[in-house]
Amino acid sequence: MSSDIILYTWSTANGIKASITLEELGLPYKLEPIDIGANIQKEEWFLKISPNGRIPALVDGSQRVFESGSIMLYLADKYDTDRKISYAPGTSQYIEQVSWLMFQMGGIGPMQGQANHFRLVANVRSDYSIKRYLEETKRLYSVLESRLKESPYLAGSKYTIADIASFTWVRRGPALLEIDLSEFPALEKWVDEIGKRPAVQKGADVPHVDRTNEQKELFQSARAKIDGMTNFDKH
Ligand SMILES: N[C@@H](CCC(=O)N[C@@H](CS)C(=O)NCC(=O)O)C(=O)O
Repeated sequence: MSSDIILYTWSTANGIKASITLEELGLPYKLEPIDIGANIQKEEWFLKISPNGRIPALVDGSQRVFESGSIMLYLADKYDTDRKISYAPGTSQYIEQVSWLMFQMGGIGPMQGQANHFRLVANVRSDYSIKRYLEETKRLYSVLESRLKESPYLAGSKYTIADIASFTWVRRGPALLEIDLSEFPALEKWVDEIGKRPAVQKGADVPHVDRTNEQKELFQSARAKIDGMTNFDKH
C-alpha cells in the first residue's frame, strides 16, 4: 500500500503507539525524529503540525493528525481495511475499542505520566503526589486486569489499537515505578504476549536510540535521589 505519511516522533510511551500501529499495518512512512530533550517539539514549525507542542504527530498528504489516540484511530479507520488491528466503524466492537482507547488516553497516560514525574524527575520530593499518582496508576491497572480476566483483549476477541495504547505504558510500570505485575496476572500475560509481536518490537524501537544508559540502575538512582530529599508536603 502506498502512502505519503510522515511521522514525527520520539521513542516514548506515547510516541511508539504511532510507530507500532504503522508497523502492524505494514504502512510505509517517513520518519522525522523529534528529540524532545532538545525541545524541538516547541519550535514554531512543529506547533503548526502539533499545536500542543508534543509528540507524536503525523502528516498524511494535506492532513495533519496530532494526539497519539487520534493518530491510531486515523490510521486504523483509513488504512486497516482488512481489520487486522481494529474493528470497523459503526459496529458495537468499534465503540468498545474507542472506549478502551480513551480510557488509556484520559487515565493511564496522564496518571502514570505524573507518577513517573514525581517518582523520577521532580526536583522536590512530594510523598503525597507520589502516593496519589502511583495508587491511581495501580487502580487503573486493576481495571485492565478485570477486563483481561473476562476477555483476551481489551476491545474483545481481537488485538486492536486499544491494546497497543495501554501496552506501551504498562510495559514500563515495573522498571520505572517498581510496579509488581505479578499482582495483575492477566495483565502480565497480556504484556508478555503483545511484547513478542514482531511489529511491536520493531515499532517500539522508533526512532532507534541507544538504551545502554537507560538500564534499571538509572531509574533506581533517580528514585533514590528523590527519596534522599526532605518531603516538601505541608502536613
Ligand atoms: N496526550 C498526548 C500526550 C503526548 C505527550 O505527552 N508526549 C510527550 C512524550 S511521551 C512529549 O511530547 N513530551 C515533551 C514535552 O512535554 O515537551 C498524546 O497522547 O499524544
